[in-house]
Amino acid sequence: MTIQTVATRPFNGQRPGTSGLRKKVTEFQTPGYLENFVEAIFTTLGDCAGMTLVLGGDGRFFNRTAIQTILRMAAAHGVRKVFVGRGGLLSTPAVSCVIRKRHANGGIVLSASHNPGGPHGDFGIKFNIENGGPAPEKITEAIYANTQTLHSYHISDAPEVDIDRIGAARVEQMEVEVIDPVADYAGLMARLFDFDAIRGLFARGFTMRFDGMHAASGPYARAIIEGMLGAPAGTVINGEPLEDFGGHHPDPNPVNAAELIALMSGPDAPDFGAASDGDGDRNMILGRQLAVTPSDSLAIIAANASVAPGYRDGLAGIARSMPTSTAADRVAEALGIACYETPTGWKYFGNLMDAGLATLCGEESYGTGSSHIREKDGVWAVLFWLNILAATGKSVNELVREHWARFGRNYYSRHDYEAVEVMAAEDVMMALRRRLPAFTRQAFDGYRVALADDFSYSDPVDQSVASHQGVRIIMDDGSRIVFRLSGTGTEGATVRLYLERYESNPARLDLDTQEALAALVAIAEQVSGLKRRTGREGPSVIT
Ligand code: VG1
Ligand code: CO
Repeated sequence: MTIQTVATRPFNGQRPGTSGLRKKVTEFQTPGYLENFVEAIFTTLGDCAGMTLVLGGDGRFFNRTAIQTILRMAAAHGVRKVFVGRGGLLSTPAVSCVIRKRHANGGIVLSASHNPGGPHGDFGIKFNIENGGPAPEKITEAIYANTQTLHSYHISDAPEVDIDRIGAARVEQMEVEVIDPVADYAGLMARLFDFDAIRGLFARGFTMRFDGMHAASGPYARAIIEGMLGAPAGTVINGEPLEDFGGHHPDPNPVNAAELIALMSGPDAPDFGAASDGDGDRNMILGRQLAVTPSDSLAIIAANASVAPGYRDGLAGIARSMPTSTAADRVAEALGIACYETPTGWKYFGNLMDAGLATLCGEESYGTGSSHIREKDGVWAVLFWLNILAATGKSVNELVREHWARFGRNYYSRHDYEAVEVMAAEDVMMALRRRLPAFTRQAFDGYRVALADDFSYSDPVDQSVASHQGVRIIMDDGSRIVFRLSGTGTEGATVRLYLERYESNPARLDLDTQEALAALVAIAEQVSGLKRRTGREGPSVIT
C-alpha cells in the first residue's frame, strides 16, 4: 500500500449550493471530479492527523464507488478513523447523530437528497462539521476556493474495504469501523419520544403507512416503527433502499408520492400516512384526505411539543426559513418564545441551535427538525406526530382543524418553475430586484404592499451576513409573495414562487388552497412576468 500524488486540474462549477455539491452522476464520474472536491475538503480541514470522520450516503448509484475513493483519500491525508454505515448507508440525520454521539470531527454525506438517482440521475456530496450540521458558508466557500487552485490530490492505492460487514478494517494506518446505520439513531429516538404510548396506540389497532420511497429512511422506519413500536409488518412500504429509488423521484410531496396520497384519500385509508425523501431528512405528514403543509406541521409540533419526553421542559425558540409560512410565529408568540427567520437551507439553523436559542426548526420544503441533531430529520418528525397522536388521542384532522381554529390558518403553496433557461430565470430575479423600491406602498387587487425587499440575514450569533436570499413582497395583512432561485437543481434553473395568505375568519378556514391564493398568484405574475419571461404556461410542480 502506498500513497499516490495524482496530478489534476480544477473543474468549473464546484461551488456547493443550498446543500452541498450536486451534479449529474456522469459529471461525478469524470476522472478527478469527485477526487478534486474531496481533496478540497481535506485541504480546508488542514492537518487531519488524529481526526475521526463519519461517512455514509443515501445508497444511490455511485455511493459505493465514492465511499471507497473517499476512504482511500482520507487515509492518504492521515485521518485516524472513519465510521462508515454498513453498505455505505447512513441517512443524513443519522450522519448528524453519529458525528455527535461519537465525538467525530465531522462527516461526509453522499446524497443528492430529493433529486432522482440512478446512472442518469444525480449525485451529491456535502461536508458536515463537528456539531453534526452542514458546514457554514465560510467553510463551503473555502472548499470551493480550494477546488479552484488545486493541482494534485492524494490517494492510497489500498484495496477496497468490505463495507457490508460490521467490524473493523484498515486502509494504510487509518482505522475503518463499519457500523449498524440504525442503532445510534434509534437509541436517540427512544430517548426523545414516549415509545410506550406509541406502542399502545398501535396495540389498539391504529393504522399507518410510511413510504420509504426506496431510499435511505426505509431501514430506519422498519427498525423503529415496525420493530421497536410494534406496528404490523407492511406498515413501511418501499422500505428497501435501491440505487435508482425504483425509478421514482424520492421527494415526499403530494405530487411524487401519488400512490400514498391515493391510499389516504380512498375508503381503506389508514389513520396516518407519512413519507421521507432520498436521504431521510424530509417528511410528509398525511391524515385521511388531508396533506398537512410542512409549515403547519412545524407549528403544530411546536404547539404540542411538551407531550414528548425530550421536549417536556419547553422550547427555547423556533426558527424557520424565510419562505416558510408564519404559522410557527403565531405559536412562538403564544408560547412567549422567540421565532427566528433564516435563509433557505439547514446550515443557517446550526448557530441558533448551538447557542441554545432555537429548539425547533423548519422549512416549507418538507423539512422539520430540532436540536437533537443538526440536520432536518424525517423519521423524527413522523415519530413526533405519532407521539402527539398517542398523547392526545386525536386524529391528524382534529389536530389540524383545532390548530387553525385557535391560531388561524396560513394558506400556503409553492409553485416551482423547473429547468427553465438560466438567462430567463436570472432575468425574472433581476427585473424584480430593479422594481423593488417601486413596490412599496403600491396597491394591487385587494392588497397593499407593506414591505418589499431582497431578504438579507444577519446571524445573531456570529454576525455573518447572507444577502440576496430571495425577493419578498409582504402585504399589509401579512400575506406574502416570495421569489427565489433553487440552489439544488442540476438542470437549467428553477424559480420558486412561494405564496402565503393568513385567514382567521372561522367561516373561511376551509377554502381550497389554490383558490384562496389565486389573487396573490395573479399579483406575482403581474410584478414578475414569470410565465412570460420563462415561456411557461404555469408551474411544473405545485406543492
Ligand atoms: C431545497 C429546499 C430547501 C432545502 C434544500 C435541501 O433547496 O427549498 O428548503 O433546505 O432543498 O433539502 P433549494 O435551494 O432547491 O430551494 V434536501 O432534503 O434536498 O437536502
Ligand atoms: Co433530503
